[in-house]
Amino acid sequence: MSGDERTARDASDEVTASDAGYEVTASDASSSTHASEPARTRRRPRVRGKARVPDTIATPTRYPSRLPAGMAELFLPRDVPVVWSDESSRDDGALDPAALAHFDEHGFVSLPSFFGSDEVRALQTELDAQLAWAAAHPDDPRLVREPDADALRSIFAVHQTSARFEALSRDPRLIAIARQLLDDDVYLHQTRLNLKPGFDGKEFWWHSDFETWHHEDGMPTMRCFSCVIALSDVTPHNGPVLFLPGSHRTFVGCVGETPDENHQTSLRRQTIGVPSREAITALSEKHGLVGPTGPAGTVVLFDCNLLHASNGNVTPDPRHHLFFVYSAMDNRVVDPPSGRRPRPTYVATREPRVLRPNAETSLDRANPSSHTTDPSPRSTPRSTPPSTDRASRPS
Ligand SMILES: O=C(O)CCC(=O)C(=O)O
Repeated sequence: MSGDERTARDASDEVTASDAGYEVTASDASSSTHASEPARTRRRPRVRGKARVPDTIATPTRYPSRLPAGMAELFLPRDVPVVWSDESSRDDGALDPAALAHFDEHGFVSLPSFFGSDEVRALQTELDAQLAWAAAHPDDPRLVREPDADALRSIFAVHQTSARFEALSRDPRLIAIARQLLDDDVYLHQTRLNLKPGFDGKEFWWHSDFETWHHEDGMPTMRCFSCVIALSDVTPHNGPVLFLPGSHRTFVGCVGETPDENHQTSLRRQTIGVPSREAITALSEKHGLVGPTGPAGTVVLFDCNLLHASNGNVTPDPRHHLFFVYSAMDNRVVDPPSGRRPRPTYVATREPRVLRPNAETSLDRANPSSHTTDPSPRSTPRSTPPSTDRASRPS
């Protein structure tokens, strides 16, 4: 077994940071409850790779990553809570104790048919409106294409492009969940539609969102989660999001430095900030692998540090997801540790606003497909319009 393999195997025993040259002390790793209580990550002589501070890390961080070639991958135990609210107040919250316990232990929870059939129809109508809007604005930078084709992969900042989705992000049910999990006022770090049209939808490689949000956006800590709303039926076959349950308790510091303007390629196909195959193998051997499914209207919540991926969709049936990424106001972004320019604000907001719940149910709003007047942030010339006909196929 090679040295690298040993490091990855050790990941399944949770704490191997010291092997890789960093150490989180026991007191640091155990009970810190707030982002403002920094856990000290000490450097110490390395046993593998070159012993030098990575040039890519300009600001000290508890979560080193984007390490130069030659350094070993890091496995750091989580040093902050998963569910931030106090245990004593959990019984009267939005999620019941069983759902909270599942989220805490596995890093995700699935809420089948969270939205009813009328609500789902309204959301699917809005999805179609968004696809029509995208077809009419092929140069909008918020549109992300598949890696090897012109098909639409994602629409970012849908809280800007869709009044209905913006209102939905403030649905009282979702805000109550977000406040319960994060124990703070919350803001939207990012929103997007991830489209997986039948036959054409491509895979997403294994990654932790927090790794990227910390290193490219400057998100301080793991006080953030994704709310995934299924806009089509999700089956075992059409590309459900796959999770390594429990992996949210290990931060994997990845090898590979960040190129300039990385988001321009990483949103199409991520190759930087991804754990090694050995790490994924070890973590999946330890934790298993799950891919929650459910009818359109199902909601899956998952922690920002949970390792996840999804397969390409070779079936005729679409798999479309709406993502709202909620973060605690106390966790608002700062300068990224790399010292590089952060990603554009349509990918990660830099001016968080506290989300106030809608007084009325967002899905009852009239004029569902109206767009906000938010102008395109920046235009990148494109020559070919997107292919959206399969994408708009109803599920
Ligand atoms: O939509 C998917 O299948 C996975 C999405 C994902 O991993 C991401 O956007 O970070």
